[in-house]
Formats: sequence, structure tokens, C-alpha cells
Amino acid sequence: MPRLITIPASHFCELARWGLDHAGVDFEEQPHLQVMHLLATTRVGARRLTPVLVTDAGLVQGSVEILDWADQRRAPGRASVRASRARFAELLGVSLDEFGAATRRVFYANVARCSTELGMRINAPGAPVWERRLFRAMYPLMMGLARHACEVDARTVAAARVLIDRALDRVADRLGDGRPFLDGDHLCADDICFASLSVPLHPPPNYAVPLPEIADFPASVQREFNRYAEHPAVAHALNMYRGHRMRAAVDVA
Ligand SMILES: N[C@@H](CCC(=O)N[C@@H](CS)C(=O)NCC(=O)O)C(=O)O
Repeated sequence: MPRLITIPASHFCELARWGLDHAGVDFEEQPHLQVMHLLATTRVGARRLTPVLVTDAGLVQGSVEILDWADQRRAPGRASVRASRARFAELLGVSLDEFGAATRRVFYANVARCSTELGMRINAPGAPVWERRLFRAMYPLMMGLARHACEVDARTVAAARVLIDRALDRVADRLGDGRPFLDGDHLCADDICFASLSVPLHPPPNYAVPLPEIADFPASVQREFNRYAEHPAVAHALNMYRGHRMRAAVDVA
């Protein structure tokens, strides 16, 4: 069975996970905490970043690449969703990676406002016990390294918020004619990509990894979630989760 190496809190990993679930492809998820994921990715000969799918025929690396890999192997009766980075970039006005990096900066800015306990509940579900213990013991250092890797500072977070607002407005324009999906009448890869990469803007329902309740976050983070949830583009992302996320729950024992 293919193994999906993930950082459970990562929205790029969620995109790959959703692609596999949507296609009805069985897989086993191997969640790791940030920084410690490097042991898992280098062990299989992958580059640094997750998600990595380990298959009998070799590695598939990259969220969209895994979604497409799964689409080519989809179970009977599952609808095809082929991703196109170019089409997504045209929709958002920025590339998929730029949008994902921007929402990830907001994620890290929000997690920095949370207690260590809450941060562990957000970041650690499913990770091996030894990783959780070590990460918890060195939490400020680990989160600092993760923020450094993602170039998170006041300037980049402010720029990310501007980029996100512009991209959301473009998505809302596309949805302005009342269409239920970004492509028209059917769920398409853009809906999955957009909804996955928007997860940091507002925790969605029906998520594969257990997330804290909104009420558990600090008030300032809740305010930001609420502001985003009012945007029609984020409302669309949440609707995609509500109606179309066929999830395989991550084993968080
Ligand atoms: N273009 C990649 C981006 C993947 C990516 O940025 N992954 C992040 C998690 S959100 C990661 O593994 N970061 C670990 C690191 O920077 O060492 C994709 O689409 O999968």
C-alpha cells in the first residue's frame, strides 16, 4: 500500500491526502512533526518537503503531483479531477505555491499566538510519541526552526495577508455568477486545491486531522478566523469541506 509521509498540520499534505481520498486510493499516512520529518523524507531518498508518497514504483513528491497520481489510479465510479498549476495560477493571480506559502505564514503567525499546549494539539496529531515528547520539550526552538524554514516574520506575514486578500477576491469574482464549483457544475481540482490551501484561514469542518475547536484559540486568532469566514471565497472552501471531503481519518493514537 502507498505510504504518505506528511506533516499533519500541513495544508499541502492535506491537498495530497484529499486527492488520494477523492480517488478512493488506499494509503497509509505517516505523520511527522516539523523538522523531524526530515528523518522520514531523507530515509526514503526524498527531497526535504512533504508530502511524499512512497509507492512500489518509486516516490511521488509534491501535493499536486500526488493528486494527479491518485487521479490516474482512481477507483471505479470516482470522478476525475486533474490539477493544472497554470489554471490555478490564472484563477488566483499567484501560483499555487505562492498562495500556499502565504496561508502557511498566516498559520505560523496564528500558532505563535497560541500556548504550547494548543500548539501541540494543532501540530502533533498522529506523530510518533517520541517525536511529540522531543518536540514538546524543545517547542520554542522547533517552532522557531519551522518559522525560519517558511520565512515567517512580521514583514512576510503582512505581505501574505495582502496577497491572500487579492487572491480571495479573484476567487469570489469567479463564484459571483452563483456557480457551485470553481469550474461550473462539478467539483474540480481547483476546488480541492483552493479549499486545502485555505485551511489556515479558518479551520474547516470534516477535517482528517482533529483540530482544536475555534473557541480554544486566542480571541485575536478567532477574530481573524471570523473575518476570513465572512469572505465568499473562504465560505466556498468551507462548503467544499462540508459537502465533498471524503476523508480517511488519520490515526492519532
Ligand atoms: N510545492 C510543494 C510544497 C510543499 C511544502 O512546502 N511542504 C512543507 C509543509 S507545508 C514542508 O514540508 N516543509 C518542511 C520544510 O520546509 O522543511 C507541494 O506542493 O507539495
